[in-house]
Amino acid sequence: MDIDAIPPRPDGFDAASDALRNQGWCLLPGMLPKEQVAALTADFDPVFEATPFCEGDFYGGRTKRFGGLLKRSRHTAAFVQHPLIKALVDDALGPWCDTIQLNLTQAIEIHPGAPLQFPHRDQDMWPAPKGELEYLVNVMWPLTSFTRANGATLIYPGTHGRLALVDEGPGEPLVASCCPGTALVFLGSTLHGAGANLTIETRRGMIVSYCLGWLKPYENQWLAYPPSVARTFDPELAGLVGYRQHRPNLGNYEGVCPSILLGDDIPTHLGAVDALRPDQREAVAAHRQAQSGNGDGA
Ligand SMILES: O=C(O)CCC(=O)C(=O)O
Ligand SMILES: [Fe+2]
Repeated sequence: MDIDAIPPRPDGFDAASDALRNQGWCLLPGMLPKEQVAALTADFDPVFEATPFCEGDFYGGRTKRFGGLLKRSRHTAAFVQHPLIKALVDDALGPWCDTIQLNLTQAIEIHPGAPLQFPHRDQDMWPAPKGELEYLVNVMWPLTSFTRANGATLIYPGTHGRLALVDEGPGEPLVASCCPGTALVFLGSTLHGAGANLTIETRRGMIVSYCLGWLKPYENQWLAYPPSVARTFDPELAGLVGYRQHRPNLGNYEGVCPSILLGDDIPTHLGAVDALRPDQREAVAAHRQAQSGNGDGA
């Protein structure tokens, strides 16, 4: 769906969008029932068990991560497509794109002994101007309780938007203590990182990140969800993982919307069809009209 067709705002939208805009983050309790979180995390248990520890000081050698969560658990979609999250993401990113895409889904375990993660801004994965636009919105869904002691996500206040250009030390972070069912939402420009896990329990969470539809996403969504997988998704979810075009003509397959690959009887040869923004359509039409006025009606 195009973001210009904005549906009615869900409950809690105004306060959350104000907090996101003014503080760069917000904590939304009671978003989904604990039972739903339990069903999701149970599906992740064997995957965590089989997944090796990460390598490298950014991820951290005492952490485990895996992606492609929409195919790891049928429960993931309800988190990814939560109506309040969707409204917040559309609101935060809508001014700079036609459609939103999924940037990544990632399950994260922070094991005992993990040190404080390097404070970072997730938008810095894209080498592009900062401070003028927002590139992504992140949602951390805690799958265990998050506490100061076990490595709850740390948010560095006053660091988002234009403040991301101010070259100061990270300052004192806020601890996003929260429990399963809560969503911690923060902008791609907000400085953050996982805390140190000083306990003997593992802290587990799920990141769902959304970005501008014309960017290269962090996780290759077409490989994570090839057509054989994406055809089991509802059209909105399939669009989020890349089975839709972003005007003008970005992400096309043989010149048409890639959602054609999710249907039956895909023609072997397709004629390309323009998918232009209104301003481009007008410019092209004006050019064409001027050409025909010149007697060059070809
Ligand atoms: O696990 C966390 O709390 C945050 C992780 C994070 O920000 C990242 O890996 O980019
Ligand atoms: Fe991050």
